[in-house]
Amino acid sequence: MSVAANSTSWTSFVKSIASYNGDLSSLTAPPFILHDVSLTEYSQYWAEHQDLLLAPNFIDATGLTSDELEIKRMVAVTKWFISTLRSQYCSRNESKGSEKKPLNPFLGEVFIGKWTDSSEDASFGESVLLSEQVSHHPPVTGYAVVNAKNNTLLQGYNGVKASFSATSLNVKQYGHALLEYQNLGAEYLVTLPQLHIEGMLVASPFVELQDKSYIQASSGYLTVVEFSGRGYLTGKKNSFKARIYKDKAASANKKNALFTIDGQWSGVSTISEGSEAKKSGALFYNATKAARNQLVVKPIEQQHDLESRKAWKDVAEAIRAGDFQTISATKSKLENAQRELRLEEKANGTVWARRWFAEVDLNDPAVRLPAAGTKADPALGLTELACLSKGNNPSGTVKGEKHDTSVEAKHWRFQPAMWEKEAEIKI
Ligand code: 0T9
Repeated sequence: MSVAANSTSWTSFVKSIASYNGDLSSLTAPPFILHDVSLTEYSQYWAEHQDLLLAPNFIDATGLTSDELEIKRMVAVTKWFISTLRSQYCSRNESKGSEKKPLNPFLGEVFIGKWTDSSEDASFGESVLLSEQVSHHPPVTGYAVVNAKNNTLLQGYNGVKASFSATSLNVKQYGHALLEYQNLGAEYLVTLPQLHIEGMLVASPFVELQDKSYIQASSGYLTVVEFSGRGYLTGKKNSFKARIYKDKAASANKKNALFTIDGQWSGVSTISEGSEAKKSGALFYNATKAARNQLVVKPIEQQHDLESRKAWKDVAEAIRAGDFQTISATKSKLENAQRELRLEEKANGTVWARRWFAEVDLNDPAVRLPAAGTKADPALGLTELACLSKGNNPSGTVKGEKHDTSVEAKHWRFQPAMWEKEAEIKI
C-alpha cells in the first residue's frame, strides 16, 4: 500500500499526537505504519554478530602487557556495540521502507531462540536468547544472551519515555546492558543512546541517535561514543565518533584519547590512534558487509501461549493484510484478556510472577554487600568507575547532571536459576 494512499489517516494520526498523554500504546496509528513484530523480539538485535560478541574470548594475550590486552578487549567490545546499531535502528527501514510502530508487548510475554555455532572450529558454541516483558506500564523488556561454552553473558533491560516536539518524537531510553566474560573476569556496562524519530510529518519515520553511549570496563578503560545525525557536524546520517580512554578521569580531555573511531554506524567506520580521526585510519567496521547470524525460533505450532509470535499471530496477520477492522478486533481481544488477568490478580492480592528476571535494588544494603560466595551486581562498580548515576534516570546520565533526579535504583537482572528450572518454555 502506498504512503500517498494513506495520507489522510496519517494526517489524522499526526493530529492525534497533539493530545498525546505519554502512553504510546494509546495512539491509533494507521495500519501501514504498524510493525507485525513485538518489541520483545527487538532484544535479538544485541547479538546478531556472534563473532564480535564473543571476540574478547579469543584474543591472543601472548606477549601483551595487561594494558595492551585490556585495550584490545575494549576495541573489540566497542566494535561489537557499533555492530548492534544497524539492526537495532535501521532494520525496519531496510526491510519495510520506514520505521514502524512495534506491537506493544503484554506483561509476561516472552521471546526466545538460539544462535547455532557459526564458527569454523566449533569454538563459539550455541547462544540462547531469552527476552521477557517484565513491565507493561511503563513498557520494560528484560533480556539475556547466554553463551555457556564461553561463559559469556550479555544481559540488560530497556524502557522508553517519549515526548512529541513540533516535528519529531523524542525518545529517552532507560536501562543498560551488562556484558560479562566470566573466563576473563572482564565486565562492561553499556548505556543506551537517546534518540528521536524524524520524518513524522511526511509519513516516513526514521530513527536518529543523539547524545552519547558509554562503555565502561571493569579494567577502568572507558569508551565514549558520540552520535550525530544528518546536517550536524559531518552532514552524514548515522554518524558517530567513539574515543577510547584509559579511564574516566582521562576522558575529561579528548586529547587523552588512545584511539578515535569515526564514521557511520550503519556504514563504514575507521580507527586512528590518538584523539583525532585521520584520513589514514584503518577500517574499523563495515556494517554493510557484515552478515547477520539468524536467530533460530521454534515454529509457532510448538510455542507456548506466552511466546510472542504465537500470542500475536492473529494481529500480525491482520497487519500484514492491512485490515484495520481485524487489527483492532484481534488486538482488543488480547488486551481485554490482559485486563481480566490484572483484575483477577488485584482481587486475589497477587502479582504476575516474572519468569527469568527480577528487579534488584542497588540501594539495598544486602545487594551492596553481597553474602560470601555471591557476586556484587556489576553495575555498582561500573557506574562508580564511569561517574554515572546508578538511579532510575535516562540511560547514561552522569552523576549530578540535570537528569540525575531519581535516587531510586531498581534494575532488572537475569536470574539464571529461574531459567535452569524452567519446565514449560523450551528453546
Ligand atoms: C529497544 C529500539 C527501541 C527498543 C524502540 C521508539 C520506538 C520504541 C522503542 C528503543 C531496542 O533495543 C532498540 C529501536 C526502535 C525503537 C522504536 C522506534 C519507534 O518509532 C518506536 C515508537 C514507540 C513508535 O512506534 C512511535 C510511533 C510511530 C508512528 C513511529 C514509527
